[in-house]
Amino acid sequence: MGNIPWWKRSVVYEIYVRSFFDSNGDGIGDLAGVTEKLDYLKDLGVDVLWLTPIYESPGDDNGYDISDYYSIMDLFGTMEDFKTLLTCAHERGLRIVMDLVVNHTSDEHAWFLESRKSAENPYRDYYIWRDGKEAADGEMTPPNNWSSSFSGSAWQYDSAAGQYYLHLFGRKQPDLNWDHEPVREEIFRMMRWWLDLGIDGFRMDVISLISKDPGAFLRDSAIRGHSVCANGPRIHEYLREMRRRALAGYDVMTVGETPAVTISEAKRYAAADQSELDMVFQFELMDVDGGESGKWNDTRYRLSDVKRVLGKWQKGLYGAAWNSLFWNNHDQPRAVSRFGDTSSRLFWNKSAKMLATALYFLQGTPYLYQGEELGMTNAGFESLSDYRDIESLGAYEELVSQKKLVSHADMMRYLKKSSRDNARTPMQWDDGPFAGFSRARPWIGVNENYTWLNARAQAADPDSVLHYYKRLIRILREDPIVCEGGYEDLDKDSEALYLYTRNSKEGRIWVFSNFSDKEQRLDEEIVPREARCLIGNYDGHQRGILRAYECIVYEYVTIHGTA
Ligand code: TEU
Ligand code: CA
Repeated sequence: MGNIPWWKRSVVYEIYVRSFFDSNGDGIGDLAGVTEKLDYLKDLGVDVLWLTPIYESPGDDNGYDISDYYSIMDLFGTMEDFKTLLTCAHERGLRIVMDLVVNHTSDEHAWFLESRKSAENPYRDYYIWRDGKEAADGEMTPPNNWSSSFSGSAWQYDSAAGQYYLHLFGRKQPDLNWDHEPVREEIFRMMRWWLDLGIDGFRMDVISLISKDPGAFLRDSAIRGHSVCANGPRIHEYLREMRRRALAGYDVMTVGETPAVTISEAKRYAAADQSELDMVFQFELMDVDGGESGKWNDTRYRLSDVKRVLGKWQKGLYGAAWNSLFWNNHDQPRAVSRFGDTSSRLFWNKSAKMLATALYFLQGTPYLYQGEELGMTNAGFESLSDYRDIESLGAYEELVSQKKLVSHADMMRYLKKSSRDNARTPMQWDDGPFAGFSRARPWIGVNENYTWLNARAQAADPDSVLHYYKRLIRILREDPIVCEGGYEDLDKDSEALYLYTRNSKEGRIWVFSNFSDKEQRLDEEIVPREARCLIGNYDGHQRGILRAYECIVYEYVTIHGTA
């Protein structure tokens, strides 16, 4: 696997800094805390650390509202703390990827403070300002009916500016105007500044939204604002320009978070010729349990939908572009709660391991989310006051308080299932106060199961989810068939079994996963006798039988000595 780029052979670990480890006892995770845990991460076997935004921010959207791209948020530490983290990570062979949030800034960014001063201000066109529309009753209304991702209108009237500005996300997150060349120049200069510090790449926040079709602003739309703007008219022009003016010459990794991306668009965003990005996050897998009202529902996913989506992306990008593989991140509920089974310790342990196996043997770069390697579960919050997330609180306000479309009891159940806060409870290090995350009460509640579900307990337990992840990661990083093999789904219709193969000139891998709590049988001859077992989540295994949430991986190498 000589000339394969390092990011195709890497396992990425996402760190939500605010909830990872608090080194100074203020209840909030910080950069020095990440540095203290680098040996844990090195021992886990991951290669790249993706840090969620650490730049100066008022924290309205926990850092995805940046007020200064060139400084570190005080609560997370100093630029010196960042440089120490970068040096210590590199000393351990770990790479650092930063979160690039350039679809919007904070409304406290200097550019916006200038932009709203007057129509003549040189920064006016850094953002998207439009006049309102006069309604029949003479009242001034927003330019169109687009809704923000965080509820309410996507337009905010600014009295100083005398116009509305666009914000696809929070009111305090005005969208940048990428059609204005000085904006692109500023962004590309900032990117080079960070790259010259020695970082190893960027995860690009909602990058598929940065090119807006000016004509669209005049039209209402029934779909949520940010889907109207996805894959806009100049998006590929801007990303090719970014590659030329910001990324060229650096040995870095780029992954685009691309809401509403399609296969054909992904082939352009993540084209093998590296003219734009290296890979993208698609969200079809995250939508398998969505509904007409989006994520606020009781819907449980169907395995056939998961297999349909994964198969579509494996086949769709094969040989043309590179996939990312993730069950969860800081915006999604915990994988084992959503796709696995937490009804018993046994099913929790087995299903957490099975989920990792079913997904990470596919082609693409695995993205682990902090705590996933422990099988951390959804928060289990009972009260609205437990929640912190702008998206969750905005949805409650709109659906329950304002529009009375959903009852309090239903919404509390929906939040328990799908709130982004499920992924943002403090990392569970040990069974001490606040799960060893902090000496002080954390900014958000600790999951009550930390007393038994924590890194220290699992480090001492050879049957733990943590030890399984370590074994799995070692296999994934070394096996050539995993990196290059083609994909075949052996049973698309089963709602219990996910059976697929990966096939290359080196040989074939069979990945069998039982997504059900019942024993399942399969044709014994489906795997040749000479195939060896690579990994499984039960002691021993019986060919042709998969116990509850059992996974088993076989491999048959045709060219001896290469696996
Ligand atoms: O998320 C983009 C996005 O679409 C989110 O709305 C997410 O998919 C959704 O909440 C899932 O229900 C990115 C960041 O990951 C997120 O944390 C930020 O809030 C958002 O952009 C705005 O920067
Ligand atoms: Ca702290």
